[in-house]
Amino acid sequence: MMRTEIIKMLQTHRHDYISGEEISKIMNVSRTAVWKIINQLRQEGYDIESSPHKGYRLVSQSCDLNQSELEIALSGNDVIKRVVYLQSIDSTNKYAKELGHQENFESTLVIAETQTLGRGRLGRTWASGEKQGIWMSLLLKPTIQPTLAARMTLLAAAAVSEAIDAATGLCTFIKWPNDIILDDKKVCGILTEMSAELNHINYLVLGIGINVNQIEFPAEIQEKATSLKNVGGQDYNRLEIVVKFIEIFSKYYRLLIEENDFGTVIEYVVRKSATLDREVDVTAGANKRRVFAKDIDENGNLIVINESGEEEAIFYGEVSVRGINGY
Ligand code: BTX
Repeated sequence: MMRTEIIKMLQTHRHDYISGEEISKIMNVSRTAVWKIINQLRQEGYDIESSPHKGYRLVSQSCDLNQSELEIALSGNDVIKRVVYLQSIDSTNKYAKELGHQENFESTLVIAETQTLGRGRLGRTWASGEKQGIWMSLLLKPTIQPTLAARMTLLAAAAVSEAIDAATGLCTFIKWPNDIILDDKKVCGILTEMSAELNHINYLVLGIGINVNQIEFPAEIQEKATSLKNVGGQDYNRLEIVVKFIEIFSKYYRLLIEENDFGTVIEYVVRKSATLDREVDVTAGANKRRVFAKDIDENGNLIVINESGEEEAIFYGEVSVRGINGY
């Protein structure tokens, strides 16, 4: 916490020096303690100049993900209370689920620079190259009926799509139920997992993988995966995207939980849908059917016209939906 306070001070004095003495007085700690924290911040990537008579000055903003910047982004946020930033982990979803087993856990953002066992749906793997993407999980306890949990996946999809568009100027689409598409390829996948009783959710984990600065993918996914950099032709700042995502996700989450408003999310998802108004293949296990994707209902289910010409709701679950020409 002291670290984030000191960063904030340096940021507000951006073009100026602030003396070690002033910081130590405000924080009520010794000047040596201030000096130690400044050194920790330098290790995190902050370029802090020090001058014997004037004090400290932030030369440039740290540009990448780190614990302190994420804490600043979350300060005052009542939806996500805590952040855990890790260099490497098997899977942020697995880590978040373990936290979810603790009594009275706090809603937490778990984010890692790389995952050694990143997972997709149905046990599939998720390529999570080091520092190339955003590999994160949100641990939450939404007060909604477990039967409505699919709403959370769409809520996350809307927030990711809107955040990417706002931070990069690119134009993403949403492929129901859990992918974000850019230039007809998958740029982000979402894996929702939960533990629930009949009428309440114990915890819900939204796992989100966004490909940001990769230029190559493993051969087996090269055809269907893309990154923001592949399409936009430049490096993108991951912190900026995460900060935007947190802001938009929290807004949609509050609307849903406090005002029971899910219409705003659906409206966005329908407008940005890569799935609707076209024929899609719906696959559940070995069963594959070609149907026409018509709409998304107020619970987030996909409404299709089936082989017999009847309307049918497809629920988020073990289905995969594919356009007949790729996405
Ligand atoms: P999915 O099952 O819909 O997609 C997984 C499939 O996508 C894989 O079988 C592969 O074909 C392809 N794929 C693998 N890696 C990538 C990639 N980096 N980009 C594009 N396509 C890829 C989607 O599952 C849900 C993925 C969630 C990933 C996040 S990352 C943080 C969190 N932790 C974790 O273990 N999973 C989630």
